[in-house]
Amino acid sequence: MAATSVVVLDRGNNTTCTINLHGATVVSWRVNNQEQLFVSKQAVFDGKKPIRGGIPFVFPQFGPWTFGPQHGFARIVRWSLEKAPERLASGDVEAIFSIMDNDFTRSMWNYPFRLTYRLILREKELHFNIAVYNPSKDLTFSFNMLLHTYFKVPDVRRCQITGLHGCTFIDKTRENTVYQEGRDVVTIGEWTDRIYQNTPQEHIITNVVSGRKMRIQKYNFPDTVIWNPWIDHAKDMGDFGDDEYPNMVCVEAGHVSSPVILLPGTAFEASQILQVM
Ligand code: TA6
Repeated sequence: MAATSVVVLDRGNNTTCTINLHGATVVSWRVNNQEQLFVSKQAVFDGKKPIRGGIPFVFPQFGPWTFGPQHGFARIVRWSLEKAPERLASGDVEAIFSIMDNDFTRSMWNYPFRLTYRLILREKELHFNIAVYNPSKDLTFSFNMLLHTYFKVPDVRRCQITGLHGCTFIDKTRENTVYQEGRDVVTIGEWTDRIYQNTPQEHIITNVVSGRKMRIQKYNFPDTVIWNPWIDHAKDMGDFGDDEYPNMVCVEAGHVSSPVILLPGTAFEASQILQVM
């Protein structure tokens, strides 16, 4: 494992955000010393495998991929620290991470690209600003992107997720059959793996850490993936404890049910704000 692999944004008051350069995976977000993200006790930090928890960055493919690993290469490559943590006039702390095409990425996805990931740590918020640039003169490329956020929760059975009522979803636990969500709030009491399409910009998860609410605001991320492996699939994953599934819920902002098409010389931007309420 190369020298310094983690970058810490420290805002004071025990409010910090820790990023592992392996995948630019946010592996910790503490607000007044309360950890908001779930990372498996069995997570592997070998600089090769995706980190099981935190916020893995899914790009340029969501799900199984013919040309490369599930969920793409961004979560398994080493990112550069474009701009070291800096305290802004507002008291917030900002850092910027980036990757661009190289022999490894071109071996799976033969396109030039530049991806920047700006994180801003605020008092009770974490902001994510993402840009993908296509520097090519003549090549158009398409991709999926998603922030695979693992929220830490005392008991997932007590969580409710708003903002999905009436949305269609692909249910990966039922042969990818498409349904429409009839519930006002979504609860989880079994293996859940759903791609909700064209969802509103805001979701609230109740009963996260210390009974608080987590607000998710997303821009240019039209989809929301909800996942909990439950006991069924907890056992399938070597880097996830069999008894850990009650303590996490993935609510993932993404652009996955249709690809982003990026013309030569143009950029795509998306963002997310997580807020402890
Ligand atoms: O985002 C949900 C999902 O696509 C599930 O299907 C499940 O596979 C999960 O991601 C974890 O994927 P991983 O490749 O990290 O094991």
